[in-house]
Amino acid sequence: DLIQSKVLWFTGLSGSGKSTLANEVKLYFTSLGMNSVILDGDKIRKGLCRDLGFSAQARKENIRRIVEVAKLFIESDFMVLVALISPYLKERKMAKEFIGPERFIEIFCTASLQDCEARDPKGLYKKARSGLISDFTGISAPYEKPLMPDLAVDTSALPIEESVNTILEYFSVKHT
Ligand code: GGZ
Repeated sequence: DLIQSKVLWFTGLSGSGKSTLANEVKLYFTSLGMNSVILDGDKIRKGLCRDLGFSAQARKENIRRIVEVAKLFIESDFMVLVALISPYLKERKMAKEFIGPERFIEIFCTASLQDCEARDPKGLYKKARSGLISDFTGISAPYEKPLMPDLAVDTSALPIEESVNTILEYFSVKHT
């Protein structure tokens, strides 16, 4: 059966597993024969948004552009996987309204600051602690947790497959 195109919006701290999850879920959409695209902040900031930094204003503009792109893909019936820290409630709300609340699935990657900082795969937390990076989310910039996410997953506490299953179950597709 056909599934209506949706935006899966992964929000959470740097290192909370957003990109990993988006990549895994994309594989399943592909296996179902569904077109999907990943809009990953880390990547988009090297191209479309390379002029933007990490002030509240710059993050707002980052989201605005990515939401516009997401809308174009949605209108072409793609599943859209957005992996963005998107730390502000107000901006995530704007994204949901712009896309249409019934097509927007907010997935909170709940890994704690402690867990993300302990993993620190890119050494960014270390740099942020030492002052080499300013406005770093969780250290020197805020992260406003979702109050009512559609889904919450913790890749630091559970195997990635569990989180993927939680997401796929939302679409009634069980990953074995
Ligand atoms: C947060 C930063 C910062 C600062 C660089 N604050 O985990 P990553 O490394 O690979 O991905 C993060 C990415 C965050 O970009 P987003 O577009 O997702 O952020 S937002 O939605 O808030 O606009 C992180 C890296 O950029 N990075 N400096 N100061 N993350």
